[in-house]
This record gives sequence, structure tokens and C-alpha cells, in this order.
Amino acid sequence: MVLHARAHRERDGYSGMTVTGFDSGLADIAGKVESSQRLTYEDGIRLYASSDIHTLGELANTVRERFHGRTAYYNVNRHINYTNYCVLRCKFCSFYRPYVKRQVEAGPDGSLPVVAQDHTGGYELSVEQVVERASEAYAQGSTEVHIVGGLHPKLPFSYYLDLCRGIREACPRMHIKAFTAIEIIHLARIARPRLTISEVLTQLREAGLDSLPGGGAEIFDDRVHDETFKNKVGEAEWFEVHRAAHELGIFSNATMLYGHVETPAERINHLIKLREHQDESIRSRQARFNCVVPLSFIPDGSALEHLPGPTGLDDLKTLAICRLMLDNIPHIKAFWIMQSPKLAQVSLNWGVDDIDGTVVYYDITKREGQADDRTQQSLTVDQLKRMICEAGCTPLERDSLYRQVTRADGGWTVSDA
Ligand code: V47
Repeated sequence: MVLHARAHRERDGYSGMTVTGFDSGLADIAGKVESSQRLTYEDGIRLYASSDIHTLGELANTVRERFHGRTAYYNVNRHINYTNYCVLRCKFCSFYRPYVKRQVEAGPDGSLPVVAQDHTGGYELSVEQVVERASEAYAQGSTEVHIVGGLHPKLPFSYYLDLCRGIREACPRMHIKAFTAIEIIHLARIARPRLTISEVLTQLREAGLDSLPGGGAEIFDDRVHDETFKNKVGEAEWFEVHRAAHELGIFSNATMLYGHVETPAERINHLIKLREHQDESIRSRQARFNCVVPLSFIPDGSALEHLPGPTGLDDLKTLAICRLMLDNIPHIKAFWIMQSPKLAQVSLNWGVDDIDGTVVYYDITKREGQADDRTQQSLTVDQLKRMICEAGCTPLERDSLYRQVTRADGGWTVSDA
């Protein structure tokens, strides 16, 4: 049951307030936050165990405001999922389809479908189709395209290079954020001759790639790995890709998929591993993580459909704890597709400073009742700004590297925020 902070204090026999007004149970952590000291694993565990959501929010907001004041970021972007064919069978995933060769059937007038699907809903987009979608987004003002897909058993490495080249040529200023660490490893394996991870990243960058999204991290823990995504590479490989990217000067994001079979302790460990990696990148590499995107597990349609998924309070707590534990990663993003627009809005006062963007189409997760082939899940700029303003924040359109985007006369320019 959720209790107001004062009710908690009364229930716990605590009638007074500390000088700072924090719940006595978290006072030492509050002191650390106020003096910008790094929180420990034990602190993280205690934050999860506390039901004082108000203090937690206040603390996370303190850190958020230290980084960003009242600014809240959004972007005008487009997600493109080029295929859902995947050689993996991750239990949390409802997106993948086993590969079957498609029978593309023409309609009565001889026309071919825009997206050819097999009988299970499996699809792959041609390079031309991806470039066409990116171009459409670019013409409508998108500054970023976010491209990820399943591990397709047949597409050659040249497909991925052509995809980047095609978008770069058609959309010269569009930021290409593409391919999770898992896809990068897949590419290193399928390239002929075989390539190292650095070579894959270098070739993709030459073809137009700008940064890496944070997907595929799930939870860095062997137990959780074996239980939910056993056949996928694990934490060592995920970090290897992001290390190589940061060494090459390619910025990236990181994620944590929470609310399935993992424990709070496993979440805290995951965050500490990200924090340690970021320390190293700041110390000795040319690039680092820009943001962390905690992904709220959506059970619908997955092999873990019997699980309830996180509650709203778990979402809020997790976002706040990410802000508090990750003192060296500038941005915490609530991807509204996962947390819902309403909760993403509330989280702007619980440590979050970024609610991602217009998105438009998103296939990887669909809540029940959203079963169409090309799921439209979009927010307009006006909707994003309204959410932000109502939360008492100042909206700032960012590009993928968090520089300010200014729009005038149908075009846009970028400057340091
Ligand atoms: O890698 C899969 C996760 C990720 C489910 O970097 C699920 O800016 C919840 O990484 N419920 C893809 N999550 C999304 C992603 C992302 C999204 C937005 C912004 C950024 C960024 C990255 O989604 C996958 C996987 O970890 N996922 N299935 C599910 N049922």
C-alpha cells in the first residue's frame, strides 16, 4: 500500500522532521546526496527497500536539478525496426519471429505490399524501404533516426553498410543512431572476411553511423541471463562493444530492462557496472554514455507474459534510483513508450530529464490491442511540450548529442545548450 510520507513517519513512530525535512531512515543518504558523495551498493539497496517515495523523489530531483536545472529534453526522431526475424529467442521479447522465407504475394491489381510479411508476421525491410522511411522523417523535420532490428540470419554485412550510406546520402544532417551492441557483435560474426568489433564500428561510421543506442543490456547478471536470454551474448560482450565505441569516439547510450525476473540487488549491480564503465570512459576514452534508458518490462505477447510487469511506483523508484546511483552519466531518459506518457511526465520530478521523442512507429514492444503490422506510437511536439510544461519544466528540443535545436523558416540549427 502506498502511504503519504507523513503517514509513513507516523506509522514508523517517527514524529519529528530532520533539519532537512528528510525521512530519518534515509537521512544519511540524503546527506551524501547533498554533499555530492557517490552512493554505495548498500545505499542503492536501502533506497529500493524504502517506501518513502517522496524523499526518494526529492533526492533524485536534487541531482537532476544539479545537472540540468528545470530543463527537460525531447527530440524529433523516428524509430525504424528493419526486421523482426531473429536467431535469438529471448523470453522477454514479443518482437522476434523465426526466419521463414517469405512468399510475397501481389494484390489483385498486381501491386506488392509495402511491408511483405510472412504468415507469422515476420518481415524485413529492403535498404530502399528504410531509406524511404528515413527520408520521409527527415522531410518532416526529424533530426535523428533510431534503427534497430533482430539478428537476421541471412542479411549480409553489406546490407547494414548500404543502409547507413543510403540514409547519409538522402538525409545529410540526420543523426544515425543505430544497432545495439548485440547487432554489432552479430555483424562482426557474419562479415566476410570476419571483422573485429572496432573494424565493424569503423566501417559503419565511414558509411554514416553516428552513435549507438543502449539496447541489449537487459540485466548484467549470469542468473538473469541464463533464465531469460541464455543464447544471447552477455555483459562482457555488451561492454566490449561500448568500450570499442567509446575508444573510437562514438557516443552511446545504455539501458536496463527491469521488472521481470531480476531482484533489486541485481538492478543495483547493473547500475554500478554502468557507472564503473563510465568512469573508465571519462578517464581514458574519447566518448562515453550520454544517457541511461531504464526500460520498463512490457510482458504482453512474450514468453514471460504470466509476469505482471513493474507497477507505476516501481517505475518511479527505478528512474529515481538510476538518477541517484549514476552520478557520472548526464541524462536519465524515460522512454515514454515503455513507461507510458503519463508516468514519463511525472518522472520529470523524480530524476528524469529526458522523455525521448516523437518516435512515430515502434514495433519492439506493443501493449495489448496494438497488433497492427506497423504500429503507430507517436507523440507530437506540442504534446511533448505540454507534458513538460505541466510538470513545471522548460522544454528544450535536443539533437542526439543533447545540443539545442533551434527551428526557423522550416529548417533547424544546432548549438550547445
Ligand atoms: O534491446 C525488448 C528491450 C530494447 C521488451 O538508446 C523490452 O536512446 C520492455 O534499447 N519490454 C530496445 N523492453 C529499446 C531500446 C531503446 C529504446 C529507446 C531509446 C533508446 C536509446 C534505446 O528494448 C531491447 C530490449 O532491451 N525490450 N523487449 C519488452 N517486452
